[in-house]
Amino acid sequence: MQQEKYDKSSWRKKCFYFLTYMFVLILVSYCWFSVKGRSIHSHVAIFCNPQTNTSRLDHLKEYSLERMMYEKPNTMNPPRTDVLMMTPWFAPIVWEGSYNIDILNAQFHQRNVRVGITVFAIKKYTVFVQTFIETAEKFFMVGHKVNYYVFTDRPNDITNITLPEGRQLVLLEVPSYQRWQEVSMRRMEMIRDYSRQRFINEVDYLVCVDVDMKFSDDVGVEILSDVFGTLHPGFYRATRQQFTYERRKESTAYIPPDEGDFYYAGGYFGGKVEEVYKLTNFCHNEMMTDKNNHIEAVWHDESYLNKYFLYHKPTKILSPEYLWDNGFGVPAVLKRRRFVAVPKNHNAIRNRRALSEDRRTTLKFHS
Ligand code: 4GW
Ligand code: MN
Repeated sequence: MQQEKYDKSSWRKKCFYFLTYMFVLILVSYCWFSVKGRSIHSHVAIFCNPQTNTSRLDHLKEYSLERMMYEKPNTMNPPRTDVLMMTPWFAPIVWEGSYNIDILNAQFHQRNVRVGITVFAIKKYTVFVQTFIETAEKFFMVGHKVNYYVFTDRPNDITNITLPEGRQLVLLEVPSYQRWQEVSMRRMEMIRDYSRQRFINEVDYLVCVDVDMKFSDDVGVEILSDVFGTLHPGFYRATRQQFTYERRKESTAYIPPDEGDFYYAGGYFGGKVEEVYKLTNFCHNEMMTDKNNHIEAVWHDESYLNKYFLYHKPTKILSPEYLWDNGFGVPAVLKRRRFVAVPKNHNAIRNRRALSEDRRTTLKFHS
């Protein structure tokens, strides 16, 4: 009897010790997990001294504008009523009259913005580089830091241009492709690859444009945004049915006839390097999927770009002031022609086989 009582109390003691041990173990491991595992969460404050705790918010820079003189914006009198200046997803559409460049310059100067502009000069298109850069020096991002990234298979054909401080020319030697469609489409892959390796370390924004162009009026920081596209000069008044989106369901660039906001030009897009990386990566991957299925979208890189922008809405859109072709005349809505196509001598510039399939023939759609 005595023995049995003794056994019972010893068993209880053991039980008590075991439970206490388990409790302490759980408590210690909970504390440890809270500090180590979730140190970014706010409840860690219980364990940390708030005096020594640091936060990213402690290092925020304080930006403020200087006193400036300008006309007050008028709520009841919008600067333009003849064109759409805002998309339904609140992306501004940049037209002359919609912005104040002095305010924007002051903001972007404070952030010390660095802009990269990419062009491709493959084969005979090297002839366009000099005019492109010379006119850009007059009109493109004047007063800001600019890197010209010229992708070319013929670096020796590019004459060196001396540029002022803060602006530089970078030649990037790349392979050329036989088919002109491939030359145009592979731009996506190359911009993607150089964004990863180089652009992300050198610039904040990228502007990706055609090289057969010249600047004839200001193009400044008003174009910059997370990710932007440009209204194609041939289709800014067109209906959905007239847009030359890819209409074959077999292609990844397919857009159904009852979808689509705008027809964006393949020759002018950009944004933060991260966003341009995402865009070009998407377009290149979709092109490769199509290539494996032996299909190529009707307007090449432009078709994939339009597909991207349908489901990844741009945060800003440039009006055709930023990409014009004088073949379309000068409509009243066009207050400025900032970046204009250089007429090409197609026989001299393009390879013979391509002449029968000139891309511009479709542009008669316009007006
Ligand atoms: C037909 O023979 C060709 S060659 C069509 C485009 C060609 C081409 C284009 C080329 O031989 N080399 C080259 O560097 N490109 C690049 O692709 C260049 O940057 C050019 O601006 C861009 C798009 O071609 P594009 O300006 O001739 O296209 P559109 O007529 O639509 O502006
Ligand atoms: Mn072009």
